[in-house]
Amino acid sequence: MITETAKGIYINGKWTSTENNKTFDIVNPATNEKIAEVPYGSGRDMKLAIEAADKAFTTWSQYTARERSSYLYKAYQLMLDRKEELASILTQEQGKPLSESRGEIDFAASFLLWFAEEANRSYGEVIPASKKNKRLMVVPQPVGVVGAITPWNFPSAMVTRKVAPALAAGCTVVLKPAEQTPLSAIEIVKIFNEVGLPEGVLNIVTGDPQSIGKEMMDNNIVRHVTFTGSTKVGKHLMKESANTVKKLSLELGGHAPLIVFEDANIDLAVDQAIASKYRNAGQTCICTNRIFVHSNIEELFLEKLENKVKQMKIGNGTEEGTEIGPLINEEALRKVKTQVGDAIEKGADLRTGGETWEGPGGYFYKPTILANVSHSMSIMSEETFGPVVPIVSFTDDKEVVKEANNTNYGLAAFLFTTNIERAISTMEKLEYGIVGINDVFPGTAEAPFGGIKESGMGKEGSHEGLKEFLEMKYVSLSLSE
Ligand code: TXE
Repeated sequence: MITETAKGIYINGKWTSTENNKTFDIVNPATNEKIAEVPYGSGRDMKLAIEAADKAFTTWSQYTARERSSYLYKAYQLMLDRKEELASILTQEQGKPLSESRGEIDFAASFLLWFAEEANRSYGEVIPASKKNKRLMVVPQPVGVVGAITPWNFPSAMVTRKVAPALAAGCTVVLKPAEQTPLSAIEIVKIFNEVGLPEGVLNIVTGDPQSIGKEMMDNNIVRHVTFTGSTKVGKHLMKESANTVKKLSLELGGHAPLIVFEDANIDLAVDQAIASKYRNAGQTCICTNRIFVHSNIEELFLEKLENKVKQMKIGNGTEEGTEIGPLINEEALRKVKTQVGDAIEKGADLRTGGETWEGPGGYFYKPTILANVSHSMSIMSEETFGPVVPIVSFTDDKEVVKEANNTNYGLAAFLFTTNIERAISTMEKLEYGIVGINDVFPGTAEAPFGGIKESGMGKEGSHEGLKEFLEMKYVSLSLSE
């Protein structure tokens, strides 16, 4: 048990409860046991948070970039000081192995550091005018109050990846974390509170996604909403944003292909496929969803993959050595079971896994490999948020690129080859926002992360991530002759 009643609603620098003191339970997905209780906030609480953020914007937007940067830098240091404690909370509420949680805290902290630095680089432009008496400038200004909605698969890093650039740009924030994993987000708010962030600059409301989300979308004080989650909810938010014509950044689902060419380093491809697919029990938006292997090396690749996957240690993330933790909840487990059942029924060859694991009572699914997979199977078109990988063989380079692009998603794609020409020409043809060449870990604070097609719009991280929260105001000045 982490705490009896965790703080959950923080508005204008104060922790508060909600109407009727309503709460909801946070459950450890590895054990199915309650670990905390959090306020079940609603649209009414979000409205108060938005008003507080609006008031704070007047002063926060006037702070110098260096002043804003100093809060982010202090939060970065505090986050690293508390790494063990934060990683433990993360594993308890989300399920991923402790080693991965420690990695996520480092990753989350890296956005605080990066945007502490980027805050000082929000440059404008001077445009050479065609008339002698004119001076034309572009002045970056913060968009205003930002709404941030975060998912449960990276409960810490998705918060800092949104909050840090927004604060660096001079915006104030209202945050709604995923109902499954609010505790990590609450810890981040506590850190900002501790480093003395002025009241109202960062607010959080836990609770009912529908009513909190509706208030965030309907309220015209909120000028930008940044969201990571399902494509279904992303599309809903797009429709809802029309009434007040808000800016949106959407980081939605993915269906990443991983192509292993005949000339690939097979051992590297096997290890990276495992790292990409089974990290976070396959619940990562850029994780490999389909592996295409050249037919000449398919059996060798499968044999090596199978041997390693069979040895993976499944269990409670708190136990040292665990490589695969539970899925987030019963619904996620049901989705994976349905996809695997559908594939097997339609003729897929189950090489390993394909069943649940009882363990300490949570939502575990054994790491699974399916061969002989075809397009009629749902696993080839729907995002698989679980430790399951379908393998498809190919013979022709052009054909495999066509197959890899045959999806509505466009977030990340990976390819393994030792031929530089093949690497570059394939990369150029892949319809994805991110391409990893002999590399399945492209995510880093200094690079732009984001998808195309139904994987969303906008970029996070890098200088692009800061620009999402800036309006470029054009100024034309006329001098007297
Ligand atoms: O997502 P939701 P779910 C994908 C993945 C997964 C599927 C469903 O395939 O299996 O989505 O997961 C908030 N207004 N991804 O159901 O519902 C919700 O409270 C405002 C990929 O958990 O999209 C949470 O904070 N907000 C993804 C966030 O949206 C609303 C990560 C994500 O939840 C809302 C997560 C509403 N009406 C799931 N309804 C990725 N890109 O990594 C829900 N939310």
